Amino acid sequence: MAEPANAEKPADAATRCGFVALIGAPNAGKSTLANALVGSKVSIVTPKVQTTRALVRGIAIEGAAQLIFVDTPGIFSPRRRLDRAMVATAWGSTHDADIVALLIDAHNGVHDDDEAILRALSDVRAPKALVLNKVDLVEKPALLTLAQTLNERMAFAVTFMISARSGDGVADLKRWLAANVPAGPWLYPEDQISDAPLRQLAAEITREKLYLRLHQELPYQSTVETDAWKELRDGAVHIEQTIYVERESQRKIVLGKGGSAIKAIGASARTDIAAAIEQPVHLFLHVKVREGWGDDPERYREMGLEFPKE
Ligand SMILES: Nc1nc2c(ncn2[C@@H]2O[C@H](COP(=O)(O)OP(=O)(O)OP(=O)(O)O)[C@@H](O)[C@H]2O)c(=O)[nH]1
Ligand SMILES: [Mg+2]
Repeated sequence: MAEPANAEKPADAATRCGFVALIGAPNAGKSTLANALVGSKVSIVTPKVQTTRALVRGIAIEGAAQLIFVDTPGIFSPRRRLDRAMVATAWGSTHDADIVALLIDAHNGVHDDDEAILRALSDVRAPKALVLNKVDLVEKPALLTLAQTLNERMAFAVTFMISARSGDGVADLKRWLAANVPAGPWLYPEDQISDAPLRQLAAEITREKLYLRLHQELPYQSTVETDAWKELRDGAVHIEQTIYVERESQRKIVLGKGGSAIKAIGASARTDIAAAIEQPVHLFLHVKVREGWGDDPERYREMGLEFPKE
C-alpha cells in the first residue's frame, strides 16, 4: 500500500529531493509508470510506440522526499528529425538526474533498442535502478532469468519487478527512490504535480486521442497545439486547438466522413481535459495542413524540444 503523502511539509533539514529519469525503449511503460508514481495523469499513454515526444515532469511526495519524475520519449534508432530530437531529449534527461530508472518491457524481453540503451547507459554516472515492467504478463521464472541476465551486464543499484498498469510494486519502487534521492529542499510547492502548463497538457490529451483513433503513420505525422484558452464567466473554459498534418489526404482522414472522426476525437479529448483541469470545457478543433511541419523549428519550440540542425 502506498503511504499517504505528507499533509505538511517537514522542516528543510529533514527533506530530500531529486530528479528521477524514467528511460527505456518505446512502449516500455514509462508514461504509465510516471502517472502511477504521481497518482494522477501527467503524461499521455497509448498502445503505440513513440507516444511521448518531449520531457514531461511529474512530481510526487513520499514521506519527507519530493520526487520529480522525468518521463522521456522512448529511445530507439532515430531516422527522422523529430525522432532525433526525441531521442536526444531523452538522453539529455539523464545528465540532470539523481537516479536513472531503466524500464524494460519484461514481456517483450531485451531487443536491439534495449541493447543500445544498455551500451550508452554505461557512460551515465547517476545510480541506476532496473525496473522490469509488465510483470502481469510474465511468468516468474522468466522474470528472474531476465533480472539476472541484466544485472550481470550492468551494475544496477537495485532491481524492481512491477506492473505500472496495475500498480503492483510501484509503492516499493517509490519508497526506494524517496530514500535514495539526495537530502535537500523541495523544489516545487507541495501540491504541484506537474511543471507543464495546462494548455500543453490539453494539447497532449488531444494527441493521445488522435493516436488512439488513427493508424499506421498518420499519428506520427501529426501534432497538436493549443491556440486559445479563455476562462468564461460561467466557470467553463473555451479552448481552441489546431491539429497539424502533412498532407490534404491526411486532413480528410482526421476529419472523417462528415466530420465523424474529428467529432469523436474532440468529444473524448474534451472529457479528459475537463477531468484534468476540473472545469467544464468547450473544445474547438481545427485541422490544418502544414507540409514539412517536422522540419519547422517553431513546432519544436511548441513541443519543448531542441531543433536538431539536421
Ligand atoms: N500489461 C501491461 N501493460 C502495460 C503496463 N505498463 C504499460 N502498459 C501498456 O503499454 C503501452 C505503452 O505504455 P506507455 O506508458 O505509453 O509506454 P511508454 O514507454 O511511455 O511509450 P513511449 O512514450 O512511446 O516511449 C500502453 O498500452 C500501456 O497501457 C503493465 O504494467 N502491464
Ligand atoms: Mg511515453
